[in-house]
Amino acid sequence: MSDRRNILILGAGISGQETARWAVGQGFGVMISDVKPFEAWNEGFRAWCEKNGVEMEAGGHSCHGLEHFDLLVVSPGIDLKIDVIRAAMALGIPVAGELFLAASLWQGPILAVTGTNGKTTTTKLVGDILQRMGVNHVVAGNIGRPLISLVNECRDQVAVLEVSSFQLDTFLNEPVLGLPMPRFHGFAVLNIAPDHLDRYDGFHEYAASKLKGLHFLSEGAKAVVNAGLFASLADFDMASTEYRTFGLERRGRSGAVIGSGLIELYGMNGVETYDTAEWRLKGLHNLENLAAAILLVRSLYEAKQAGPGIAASIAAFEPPAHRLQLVAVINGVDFYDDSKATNVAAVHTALSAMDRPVVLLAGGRGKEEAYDGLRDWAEKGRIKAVVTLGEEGPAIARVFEGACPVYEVTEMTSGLSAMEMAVRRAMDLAEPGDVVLLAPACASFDLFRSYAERGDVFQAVVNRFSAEGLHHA
Ligand code: UMA
Repeated sequence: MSDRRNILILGAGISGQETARWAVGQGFGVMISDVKPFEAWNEGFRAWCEKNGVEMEAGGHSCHGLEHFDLLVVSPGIDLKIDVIRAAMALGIPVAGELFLAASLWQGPILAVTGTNGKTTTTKLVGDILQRMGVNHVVAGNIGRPLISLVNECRDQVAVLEVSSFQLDTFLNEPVLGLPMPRFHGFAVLNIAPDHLDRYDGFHEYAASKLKGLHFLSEGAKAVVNAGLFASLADFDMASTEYRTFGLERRGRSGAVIGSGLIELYGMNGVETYDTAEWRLKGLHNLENLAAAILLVRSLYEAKQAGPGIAASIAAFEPPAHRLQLVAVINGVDFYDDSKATNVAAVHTALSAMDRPVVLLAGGRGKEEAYDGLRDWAEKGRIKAVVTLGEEGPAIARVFEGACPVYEVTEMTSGLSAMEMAVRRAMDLAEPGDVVLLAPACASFDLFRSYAERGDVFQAVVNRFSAEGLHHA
């Protein structure tokens, strides 16, 4: 490679591809490497690489020639403990994520959302409020749109970011490529519950990763934190951060408190109240998401500017797909798709939002979580039956043994067939007035490409059975 600066990108998924496009546009020498064989790469992207002189490496990451690179940009799905990353670090080459790089390049204000559950809903809500206020903004990050793809054209706008712990892991303490450090004008931590324990050495490491974003607040900015996390923040050396909290009770000097039919902001130039009577999303967790979104918007805009947009959003915001989404009502049974409930905490949250007996559909690829706590719901009669599917099916079934009827779907080759069997069995088990809830507590990759595909398949099966009148069987 020549004298120009060189970037090695690990992972040719969407964040790697967009990083490559940006880097080529800036005149960097670019190599992109992926463990997948060439045939599995996006064809259009491969052709683009060939045309633009981007070197490609498929089938693994070699450590050869690493010293020629000025920066490694690593995709969020890649474990930071792999050899090539260790080797780069040993050579003193910075290893950053796409989001860190893009946020370093961003010039407008950044509002960021993290947490184990509720990130996408809250991020979309912030975007929705800004839209209604007429503010130019982009919504990006873990939500599925790499920020770097927007840097050239929109970098002066407000960026609303969904940020995962994987992305925060690749936020560095030092700048890269001579850029300024990234700064968040608002950073919300919605909740922290065990998840991704297959990637972290225990819960504390995972929680510390989520809270890392607080170190990147801009001067004078306040963190937005769930009141329930307040007490544990001391364990994470966060004493110097200033907070606004949200929850059922007031904590600290300012924040949002959720009341009956309203959310009240306090400690921010008097009291400010938002009527939530028209809010359509189910559950306390969604009111928390709303409170966090309001506080984030209010960290950039005064009540006078933000108020009408917030009120309009409360009345009109539609929940994103696969998050406690009501799919159909068949013979008095509500069918809910909560395919995004990919960890145990999300299942507890979904169950808390239900006031009727639940037939639970759960299972998928495990993330080293314990399912034991879910048994209580069956013992209390809130779960009336469980249908399991996927790799973790047997482990989940064991937890419920003796507490309620359990049916295991053992089909492991076709996601569609497994879902058909599971839904058919759930229809048999449910009676009018019950809820059938897909809340898997697991990732989807054993039988499906993504949680979204799993939810789509569930919805298609429910709707087809409904149309075919199978529920009368
Ligand atoms: N790969 C390697 N080497 C490895 C491991 C993987 O080369 O050791 C390759 C894979 O073969 C694949 C590529 O890396 O080709 C995939 O990279 P990636 O998994 O990081 O996926 P991207 O397509 O770049 O998508 C990422 C996020 N993915 C993950 O965090 C796993 C997307 O979040 C995000 O939307 C996108 O960047 C844009 O920012 C998805 C996600 O599942 C939705 N997030 C997790 C979650 O929400 O729970 C954190």
